[in-house]
Amino acid sequence: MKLRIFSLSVIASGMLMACNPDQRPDTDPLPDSMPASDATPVADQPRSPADADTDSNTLIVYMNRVTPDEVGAGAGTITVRQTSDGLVFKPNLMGLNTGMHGFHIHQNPSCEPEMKDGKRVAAAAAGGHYDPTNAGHHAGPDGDGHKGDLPMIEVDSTGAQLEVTINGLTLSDLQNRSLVVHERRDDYSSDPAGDSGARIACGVIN
Ligand SMILES: [Cu+2]
Repeated sequence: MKLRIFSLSVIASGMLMACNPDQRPDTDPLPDSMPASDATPVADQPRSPADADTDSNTLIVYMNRVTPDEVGAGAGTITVRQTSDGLVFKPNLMGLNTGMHGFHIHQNPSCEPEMKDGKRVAAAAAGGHYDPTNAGHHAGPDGDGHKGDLPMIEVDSTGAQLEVTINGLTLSDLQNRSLVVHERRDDYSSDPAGDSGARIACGVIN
């Protein structure tokens, strides 16, 4: 009986690995270039990798400035924690104007610019908002629209940002997606992105 339980769990973990081929085991040491205890300058961090799990309940997403021309310099991090209340996003971003910024999970794991209606658009390769139920409309964090419609990020006059929480999502919703911060506030209703303007910072989650 014991043997049988063992082989079942081996099969189960094999299946998990097959579903998440890029996910590192929790025991993986951090790469040498990112010592756990040092405050590594963001500019020295890789441009887009976002897979530096500190534990299985936490994900660090490295964000970059995005423009119609390129994925630019590092713009800080967003740490995502799985809690009993849902996902908690703790932004630590640089270079954002004071005020509210639309914040969403976008469909594709890319922050590259793309041509749209004849002109280059920042982070257009990220696609639209994460919408696994095909709701087809933007409704903000409490609405019945895209599951990727997150609460706005608020930047105070010192540049500090409060964390935001969303119910009903888990870290697995973030796999192979991107996080996008927009230039201005989200009205939580207008399609497709709450009238929140250009995509200004973006991070890929592999
Ligand atoms: Cu968006």
